[in-house]
Amino acid sequence: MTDLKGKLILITGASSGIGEACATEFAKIGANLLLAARRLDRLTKLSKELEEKYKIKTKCILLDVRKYDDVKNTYNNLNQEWKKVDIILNNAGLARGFSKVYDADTNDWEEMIDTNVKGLIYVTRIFLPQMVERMEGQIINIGSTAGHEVYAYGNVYAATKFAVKAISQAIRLDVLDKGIKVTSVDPGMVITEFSKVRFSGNEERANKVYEGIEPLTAKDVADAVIFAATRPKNVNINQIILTPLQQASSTQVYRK
Ligand code: NDP
Ligand code: 8X3
Repeated sequence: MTDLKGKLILITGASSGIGEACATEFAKIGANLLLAARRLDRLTKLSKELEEKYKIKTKCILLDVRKYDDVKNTYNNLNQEWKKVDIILNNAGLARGFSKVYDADTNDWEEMIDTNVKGLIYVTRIFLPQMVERMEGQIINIGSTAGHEVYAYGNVYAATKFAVKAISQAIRLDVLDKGIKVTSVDPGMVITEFSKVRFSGNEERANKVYEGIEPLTAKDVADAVIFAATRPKNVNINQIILTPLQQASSTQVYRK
């Protein structure tokens, strides 16, 4: 098992859900954390809690992954210690809306593509070269079952997650001779703020998504991430697909 004590993990979207749970699980095993998101207040609270409880070092960065120049400037302003990221966890992402292509709000498309696809490659473009130089490290991308099979009304969100799958596979080829691991962790339904964001704060609609099923928790996903991050040096976990017991695929869900 790889010991991550004292290693540095960059987590995008650490202010909520899966990102926050991953931060906690990495902290438990002694990793230091570079926590990124737009809601700095949440990051600051989390960072204080984790530093106190697990005696690790953290740094919070206010970052909108959609803005390439901001990602670049953020990196350039870090000191050497914080630039040396060992694992990039590309988790920041979202779904917006639930419509057919012919009546969707195109702003929703822009936001999903800019965040889930362009944001992920911007962060990777900026933080990966130092790993290439050191010939070690790992990229872990949070994909989705929606990146394996589309579902009705999920068109563009699914397209972004198909893109994440393609990007993970492609970067694995790019770094094949560089000693860098590339992993995609692809969950089904996870109870986080995801559906609340998708339905613009409509809690009733968000709760309906999980009606009659026991969804995955953010910690369930974080456990898969930690598994992938702690394998021996010679082992790369290419992909982990995990779903609730009551979900067989994007379209097959058994509701009690
Ligand atoms: P949450 O809404 O709970 O968390 C999303 C996180 O992404 C927040 O921390 C948010 O932070 C961050 N984020 C969104 N936009 C940006 C941005 N432009 N720049 C920086 N950070 C951003 O949802 P989840 O935890 O569920 O989502 C995490 C990932 O998991 C996403 O990629 C999602 O697609 C994926 N996923 C989720 C599933 C689910 O059912 N929940 C299933 C499969 C995959 P802030 O708003 O503070 O910037
Ligand atoms: C999130 C899972 O099925 O709600 O990626 O799209 S789903």
